[in-house]
Amino acid sequence: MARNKLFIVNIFDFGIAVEEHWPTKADMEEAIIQRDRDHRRFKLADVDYDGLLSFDEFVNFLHPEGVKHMMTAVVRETVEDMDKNKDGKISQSEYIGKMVTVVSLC
Ligand SMILES: [Ca+2]
Ligand SMILES: [Ca+2]
Repeated sequence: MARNKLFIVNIFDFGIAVEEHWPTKADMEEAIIQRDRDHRRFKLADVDYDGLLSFDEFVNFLHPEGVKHMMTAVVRETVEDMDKNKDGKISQSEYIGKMVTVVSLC
């Protein structure tokens, strides 16, 4: 039985597990995007601007979907994911293409 090698690489404090190959350029780019998103969410969650997240602030950081002042981060991340040509706008084909991709995986 063949054994899979498992490489675990820490990029900007994110553990990324990649089976049988070192992280690709795409893996690295995804880690950088996630780091930048976490920085943005952290700033929004830190409502008293003390540079620390209280328990409630950390809950909002982890689960921003239901928090009014965190919604801009959630929507911005969705736009970034859907905006394939990176022009800052969602075209109909980018939106529909995303929907078709989701449907085809089911
Ligand atoms: Ca705080
Ligand atoms: Ca676009």
